[in-house]
Amino acid sequence: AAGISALPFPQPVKIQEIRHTKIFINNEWYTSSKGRTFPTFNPATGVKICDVEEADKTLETLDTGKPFLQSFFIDLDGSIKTLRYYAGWADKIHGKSLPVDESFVCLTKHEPVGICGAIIPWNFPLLMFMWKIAPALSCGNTVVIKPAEQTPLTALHVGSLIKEVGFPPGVVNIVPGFGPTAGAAIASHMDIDKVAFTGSTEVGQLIKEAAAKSNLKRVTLELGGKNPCIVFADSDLSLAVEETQKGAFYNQGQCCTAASRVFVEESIYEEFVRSSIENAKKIVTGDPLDPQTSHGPQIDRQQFDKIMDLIESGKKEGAKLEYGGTSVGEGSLFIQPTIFSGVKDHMRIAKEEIFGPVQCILSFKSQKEVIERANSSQYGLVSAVFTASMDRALSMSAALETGTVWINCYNALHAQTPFGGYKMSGNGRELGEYALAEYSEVKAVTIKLSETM
Ligand code: TXE
Repeated sequence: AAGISALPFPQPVKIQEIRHTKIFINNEWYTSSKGRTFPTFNPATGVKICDVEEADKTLETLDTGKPFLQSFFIDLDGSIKTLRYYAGWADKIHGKSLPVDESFVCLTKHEPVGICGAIIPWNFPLLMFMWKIAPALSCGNTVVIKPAEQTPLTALHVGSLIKEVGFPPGVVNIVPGFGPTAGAAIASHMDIDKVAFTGSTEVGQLIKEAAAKSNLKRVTLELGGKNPCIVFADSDLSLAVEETQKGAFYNQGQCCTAASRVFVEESIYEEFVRSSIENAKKIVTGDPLDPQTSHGPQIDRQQFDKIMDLIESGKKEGAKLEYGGTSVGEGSLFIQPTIFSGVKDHMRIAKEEIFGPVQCILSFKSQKEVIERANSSQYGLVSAVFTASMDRALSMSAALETGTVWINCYNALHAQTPFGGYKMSGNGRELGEYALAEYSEVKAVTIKLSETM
């Protein structure tokens, strides 16, 4: 670590001027018609963001508190890959010619849905922006997108780039604002043909209700998770420790994919817990703009309080606090990476989405038992299996009720691979070719021939 600043890592620019704080419609910047503004804060310091010099690479870290190198190598890199992938699809979206009864020719065309609304959260503001706009634009739609109120800055910066590169006016419109007002307006708008939402399950239900009660717009939802990771005794232990912990603590645990229930086979349970504690000691908590930092603050006080409440519940309900468990410094939004062992299925920390840096380690005896326990959740977003046996990996992947199953890896997301949830983790799929179906209408054209052969 001593030499890290000498390595060729990108460096953040610490002082920036925020140039874009307005509403972006038809390639123009507008002030609120009601004359209202809202502040955005740096979660690492609690200071309102203002009067700092522009540098497009650091905005995400400033607004979210996520460590700079993670913003750079994961959020920015993933955003670029998503745009490139869907740019490649734009001239390859086409229908089929169908064999039907004699004297008819039938063909399908894939047309744009129309105006696509998108409502996105604060945990991956730039990446979620791209996950929404890239497939929508590739299919020929226009977009109205609402960033989260906590993190509007990168979306607005992208708005300025959209104008600069010459998008026609009105193709992408960005409306920063709050959920019950700007967000709800998108969900219930009669002229919006589809809404894509990423956020809490509770708000996902409201979105679907608003869509049903307005114009029955199409709805895709990417919601919460309580994701099981299953570590068998035959797995590569250090790999499993490292990956499950990255899964639990990445982005301060503020991930719908967070590895929040780690089931470990009884015979290796104690060793796994011990190694997880040792691994957690390597995490560097600090200023997110420092390239050495791997763990930053939570996004805001509300999320901080929710996480601390769940940590307290874990202690009260009898789980063993092995590591962390407290905040770092008086009044800050930093929470230590936290490990609980002895977690039981009925405890709140084993059932509720924590959305914070809390790793819950449970033990299991048999494959059949762990499948039942892993699946006994209202959620079904992702799961992971660590084992040396490919037979077992395949039978586990068939049994787990989740939209993604990772084998011997975690958070392995790719622009080409569909992502979405079973059960109350959501509807529809983002990414990959599958997402194109969510953003296009299929038209069947049937032609009666006057002459037949
Ligand atoms: O989410 P909300 P919050 C989970 C996580 C977290 C909890 C609460 O467990 O602790 O949700 O976070 C907009 N109509 N996830 O309160 O409220 C809102 O403005 C329309 C999981 O931040 O769902 C923001 O743009 N829109 C998740 C977006 O919804 C509304 C990511 C998400 O905010 C609205 C975030 C309304 N009535 C939180 N109310 C994931 N799946 O990754 C709010 N919004």
